Amino acid sequence: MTQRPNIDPAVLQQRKAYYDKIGGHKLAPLWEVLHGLVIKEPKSACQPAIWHYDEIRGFIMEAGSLITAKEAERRVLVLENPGMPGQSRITTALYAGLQLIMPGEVAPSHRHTQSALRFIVEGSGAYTAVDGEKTIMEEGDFVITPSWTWHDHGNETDKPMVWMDGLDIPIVQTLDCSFMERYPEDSQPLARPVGDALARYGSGLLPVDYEAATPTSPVFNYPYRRTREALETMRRSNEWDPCHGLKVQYVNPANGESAMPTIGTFMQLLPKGFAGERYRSSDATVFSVVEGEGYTLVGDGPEALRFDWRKRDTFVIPSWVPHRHHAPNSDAVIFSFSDRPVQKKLGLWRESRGNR
Ligand code: GTQ
Repeated sequence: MTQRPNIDPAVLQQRKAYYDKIGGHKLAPLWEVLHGLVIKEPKSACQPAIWHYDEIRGFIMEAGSLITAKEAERRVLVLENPGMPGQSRITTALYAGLQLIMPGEVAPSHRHTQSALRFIVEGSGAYTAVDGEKTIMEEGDFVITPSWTWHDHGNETDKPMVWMDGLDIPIVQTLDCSFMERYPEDSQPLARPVGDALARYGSGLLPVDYEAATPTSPVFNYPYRRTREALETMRRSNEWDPCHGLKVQYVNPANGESAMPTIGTFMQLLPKGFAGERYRSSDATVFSVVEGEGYTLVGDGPEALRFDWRKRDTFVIPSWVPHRHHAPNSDAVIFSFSDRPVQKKLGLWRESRGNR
């Protein structure tokens, strides 16, 4: 807190002596820090940032010749928010990274209390196995590894595969509830055929006596093919949100809530020529461009940034920073994720549209 100028230096000295004295008793004066703790609106250490895939792809591939997936356990380049270097986070609450699996490799099985999402950026045909079931991953698929489920990844194709990992690592860190263990073998045994979970839980049907054991969706791969088709059908009604275009959220079919308890996941279509209105929300959001190109204006006035993006680029908008999406030259499809479900459950989430 900035000191008021008219305070007698002798008083300030007395206070300082007092602070030193109480400091020795594990006490501190709130009034010196109050206005940095309880602030008028979010002022995040998280900065807006963009990673252009064509600029970083070479670095990702280079990692493939420096270390194996087995040695690394997970061969990932962390998307480090430039406002929080060294903290392995892309927003204050969430982690993101780009994971590479080369042909023939296996990232060995483990489990942890952190929940993870995979969003497939490049390649096709590698798999993730989650608690006894494999799913084959294609570009644009959204795959979940729920908290405390065994998971390993493998690539039996002849091409490298890259996906974005999104995890709630900083949330789990704040709450000090990280647990993890390694499976005794690289790959876990499989109990069910590929596609079982999607058929069983993701077809508008549920097993008749189904009772959810966890808050995470039992569907663990939401294929892009289906999502894209749904967007394409919905666009025909021509109902566009002025800020988001056509935006959907991934849900857990067993309870209608977000597919993951700590991470909200979304897909949006911006039709060619879209010029979005100003929007902000209290959930810092990570965007991954699936199709097309465009730009996002970040902030207001002369300091506004312009993020030009295209397929496979990743960008992040911090909490409460106004932004506008534009797709002047092509349709664009963008995946995004944030900590919105956590904020909503706690009654904290806010958004505002237009010039508010
Ligand atoms: O695939 O399990 O990017 O545990 C970071 C931590 C991926 C994973 C990451 C992980 C994983």
